Amino acid sequence: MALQDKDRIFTNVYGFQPWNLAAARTRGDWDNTKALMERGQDAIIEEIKASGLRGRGGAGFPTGMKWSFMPKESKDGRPSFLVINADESEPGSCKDREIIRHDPHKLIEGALIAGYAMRARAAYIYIRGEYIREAETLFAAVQEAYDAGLIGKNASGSGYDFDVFVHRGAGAYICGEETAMIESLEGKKGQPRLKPPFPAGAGLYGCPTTVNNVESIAVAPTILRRGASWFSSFGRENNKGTKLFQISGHVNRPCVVEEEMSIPFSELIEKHCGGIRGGKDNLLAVIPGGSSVPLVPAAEIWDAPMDFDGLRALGSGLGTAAVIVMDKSTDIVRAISRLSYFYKHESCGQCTPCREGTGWMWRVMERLRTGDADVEEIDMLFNVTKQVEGHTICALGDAAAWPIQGLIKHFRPEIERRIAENARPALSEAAE
Ligand code: L3W
Ligand code: SF4
Repeated sequence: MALQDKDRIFTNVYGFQPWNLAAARTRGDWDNTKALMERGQDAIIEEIKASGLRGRGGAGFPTGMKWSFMPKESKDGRPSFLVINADESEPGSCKDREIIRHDPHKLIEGALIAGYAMRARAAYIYIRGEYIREAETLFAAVQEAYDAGLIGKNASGSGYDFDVFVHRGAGAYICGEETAMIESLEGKKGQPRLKPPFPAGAGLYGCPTTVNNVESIAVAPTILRRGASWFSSFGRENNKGTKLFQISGHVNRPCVVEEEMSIPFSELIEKHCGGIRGGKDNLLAVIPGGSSVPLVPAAEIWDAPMDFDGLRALGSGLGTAAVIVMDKSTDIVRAISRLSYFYKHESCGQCTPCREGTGWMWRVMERLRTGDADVEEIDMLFNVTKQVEGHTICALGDAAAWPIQGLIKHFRPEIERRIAENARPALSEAAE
């Protein structure tokens, strides 16, 4: 079930070799890219569709299908653009950072091939502001690719002109939402737009745009070289390929590792992380896909397949595959309350259920944490999360609601215990 080294796409994810162009070429990057492009734009999109690749940024939308939404002919002379989401800000998520640090040429070559397939004139790589060293590496790698004629005019000798721009964000989580990212690239405040229209219809500067995660783009050249059937031989139906998992928290060896999609949680943890700190019985719960998805209790996650469908069946999700492991030393109510604060802090404020709801939910979570609440407030909080979920412009409202729903669903007795322990004496008792 587990991947062997020969099956891995990101062979330099730990940086044992240099990131630069010369070293990247020895790893197979930029190997006759022109020939890949000569297969033709539609053939490239069909190959990506056949591979079963689903977006690696959280939503899991089929990548080839997304590329196929882009127009084949320019309307009114409008160009098309590719935007690459490197604004990796989801708590727990740190895989795109490793790609950019150690394998930036996979991303740049992927940008050219994906951009060519969707007839884009340029790619904008939007990298989170805090990734200072990573941005330096990316700027340098892009310059190397220009100097070698791999991108720019007549990119890789293909006759196709393609530019790559690196744009640094300024520290707002919400700019990871695709339309907020587009607003930010346009020089405006990073606030999500209503969809539809989707970016494929009206995106950057009103032009057709595809926004893809770093990992989705960086795997594309290898899929084309090795073939769709190779990639889709990993994982299971609807959940294909290899995937970068990022395991943090209470394991013996936290790590980022490329593994087969659908690998059981237990195998991922035992094989790559040296097991749960204090042993399997010390596991309390896991947030399997970055902070935006609900937690899963120990007993349910242990044998679960780590993929889109397996985790959705548990009421959670794969998200970015940022696996946050919590052992029994965790104050689980405090942990979720801290996430609530994060979403309150990062709300862009333009829609009422999110702007008001995230602050409200956090304040109630804080009272549940200390036990300074009535038991009825647990249900009231749950109901408020349902009022926020699905009633906002972007997914941040859902992301703020889901962790709380997961907590209440699985750890209600713990919340009730705190309230009971903190219960003030009734007025009549106090008077005695
Ligand atoms: C054209 C249609 N395009 C959908 C496109 C759409 C987008 C993609 C997925 O949220 C998730 C969120 C976070 N015509 C289309 C269409 N599209 N229908 O498909 O769209 P959607 O709305 O399902 O998701 P989204 O708004 O992109 C992303 C979750 O990711 N997340 C956090 C991620 C954090 C990071 C990070 O830190 N780097 O990525 C974790 O779970 O909750 O559900 O492109 O345009 N008919
Ligand atoms: Fe902004 Fe929140 Fe509305 Fe998203 S849901 S647009 S973050 S206020």
